[in-house]
Amino acid sequence: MTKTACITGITGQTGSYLAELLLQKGYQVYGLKRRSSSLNTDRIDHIYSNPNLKLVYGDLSDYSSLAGLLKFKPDYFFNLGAQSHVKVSFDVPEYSFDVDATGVIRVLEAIRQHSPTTRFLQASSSEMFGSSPPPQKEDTIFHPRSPYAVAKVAAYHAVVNYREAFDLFASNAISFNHESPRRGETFVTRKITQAATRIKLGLQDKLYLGNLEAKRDWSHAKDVASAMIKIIEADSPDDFVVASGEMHSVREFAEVVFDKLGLNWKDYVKVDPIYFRPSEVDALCGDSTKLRTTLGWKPEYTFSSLVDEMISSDLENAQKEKILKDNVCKVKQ
Ligand code: NAP
Ligand code: G4F
Repeated sequence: MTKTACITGITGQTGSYLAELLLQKGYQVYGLKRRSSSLNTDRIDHIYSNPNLKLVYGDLSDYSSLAGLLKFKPDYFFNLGAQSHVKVSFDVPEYSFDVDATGVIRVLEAIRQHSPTTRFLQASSSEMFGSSPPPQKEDTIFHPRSPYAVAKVAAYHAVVNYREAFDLFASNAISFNHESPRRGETFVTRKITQAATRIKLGLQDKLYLGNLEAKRDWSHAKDVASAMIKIIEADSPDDFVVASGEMHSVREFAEVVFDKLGLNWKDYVKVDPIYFRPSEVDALCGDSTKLRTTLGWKPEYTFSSLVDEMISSDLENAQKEKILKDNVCKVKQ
């Protein structure tokens, strides 16, 4: 019988890769999409016409739309929807908590009440470790440093509580940073690859960044999506760190990207304190031994192949932009 999966956050970076992988495996996929004033489905446009994909309007702040999804009695429910920007969470703390923490309780309650055999996976975050020094693993103490991270810690504990109290199959994928050509443009890696490629083609002069010394463990979002499937398909529910185990600073990321484009990053990158955070997470590097040894997860991408893919995609975007700009100039002449 065809298996069914619900995904919140399907229009986001990782949700789009997850949907692709599940469709490839023959799943019927139901995705929750938000109403927006302009189109927000560009990351899933290429799979939009797949007959096994159905999009349903809803929101993590709206219990009835979540309960509505559960009427499909899905085998799996992946919760990837979130206000996912750490810096923005300082500006909208209450909203971030409502969506990222209370939203998870809404989903868990909907599962408990309407479809208790549905397996649930929560997109937990390495941000929960905050100022606990690396390497971080499943038993590292949480010390959240932002409203986003506080909400993710609350959600993490709600998942564990529903597992213990109601025997739900509910797991946490504690993912470290993951990137791709589909990464939102305001996250630092994409901001760098987009700016560097535009600079290369003469479309931009400078790139303004915040804290260059922060260190992160960057994986490819497709590898993280495949880890999520392994976690939800495991024999029993549990919590797993998903990480590459390699750490690089923002400065290093910028240096590598500009270098691959034949540019010296120092000529273009400037620091603007507007991008500093009220409290920063200095260093994240995950130990994913548990996931690798018990579930056999192995990433396909390396740091270098991730960067290459992001540069090549943004270079293509910049080339299209340049052609458009040149044509407009010709028309004006
Ligand atoms: P993303 O690109 O920002 O996508 C977030 C998704 O959540 C989008 O589909 C967005 O919809 C949706 N969303 C936002 N607010 C919502 C609401 N109120 N109700 C329903 N859906 C809502 O994030 P991502 O990088 O794919 O990350 C996926 C998940 O993993 C998030 O929960 C994030 O917190 C978590 N996570 C990410 C990383 C990482 O490095 N990427 C690491 C650890 C954990 P719109 O498209 O309409 O905005
Ligand atoms: O790319 P970032 O915004 O990602 P951050 O804050 O690590 O959060 C991401 O990863 C988390 C997992 O650890 C997820 F849970 C979360 O949803 C999100 O996907 O910033 C990375 C680092 C930070 O230390 C930031 O201060 O880069 C530093 N940074 C320096 N300049 C900048 C900039 N970040 C952004 N966004 N923009 C800058 O100009």
